[in-house]
Amino acid sequence: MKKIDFDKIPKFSELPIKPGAPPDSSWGVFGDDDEAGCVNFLTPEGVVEAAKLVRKGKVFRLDTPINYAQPPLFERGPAQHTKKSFEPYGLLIFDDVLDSYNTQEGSQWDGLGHVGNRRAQAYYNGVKNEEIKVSNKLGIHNWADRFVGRGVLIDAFRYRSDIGRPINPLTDEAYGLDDLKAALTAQRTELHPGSILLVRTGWMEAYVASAAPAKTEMASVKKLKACGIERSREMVAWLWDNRVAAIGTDCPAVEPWPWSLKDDGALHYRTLSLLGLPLGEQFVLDKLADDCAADGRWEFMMVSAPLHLLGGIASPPNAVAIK
Ligand code: UVW
Repeated sequence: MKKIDFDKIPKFSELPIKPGAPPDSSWGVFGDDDEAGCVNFLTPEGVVEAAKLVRKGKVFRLDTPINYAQPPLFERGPAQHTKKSFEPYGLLIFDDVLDSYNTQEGSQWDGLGHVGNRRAQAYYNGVKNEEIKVSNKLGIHNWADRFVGRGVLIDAFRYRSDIGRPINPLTDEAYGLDDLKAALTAQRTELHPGSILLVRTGWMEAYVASAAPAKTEMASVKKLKACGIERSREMVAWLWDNRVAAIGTDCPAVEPWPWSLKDDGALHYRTLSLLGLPLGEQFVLDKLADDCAADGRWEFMMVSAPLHLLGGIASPPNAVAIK
């Protein structure tokens, strides 16, 4: 973790700072060779402050169990779990063997090597496709010991229900930036520089409650419809100007699905490749949200230990919120 002077970080309106970098990109802000992106907003001081939010000893697991989605979304394959027995050696011992494990089969952080910018023909900080292919550049390992800090939950689903404008999470409706701001106000919560922002959209519970045939249909790239947050320049400007270190949601793509892979304005392009902002998907947020609603505290310590996979593209968050 690095020390960072938040006052020296340019505003979104001042980006880019590097000659030749694409518009609205943070390339160069954390150094020309930086591979961590907005995770740089998580600092040692932030960890100490986050630890002070632990008051009642409650721990919330934010990942789905492996293979929770039957079948996994976006036509990703399920993991095969077998227990290797050592009985042939006369021993009462087992090992796990996990075959065909796709790091995006359930809850996940999208790493910075996941999606490159079509227009710039490059990933975060100008890294080229070939470098992702043949090296560990922008790998998930860059976050292995850095994803700890103050978490903030926005319960956008609850907010929209409370004001009588509920969203059906199994459609491609979007939560607007105004919804997120108004929900924060209703929760009497503020973003501080270096927060890990979680947004509950209600998708995860709606999915889990769906019948098996509906789940099978939702696994299809063509048939899935899912809510998310608005994909707009204003949204990413707000995230950057608040020094949000990462945004995690309980829906499949953070932004509504479907999104056009040819749309340069898609949130995946604006965040991962232009700002270096991690996207989290399919998180489990309902129990945490209930607890926050009960005690009125929407902030907590968040600890996420992504896989220590050199060059990894994505990872289960292995995340807990601690209150
Ligand atoms: C999509 O938007 C396809 O989601 P992911 O980030 O999991 O690839």
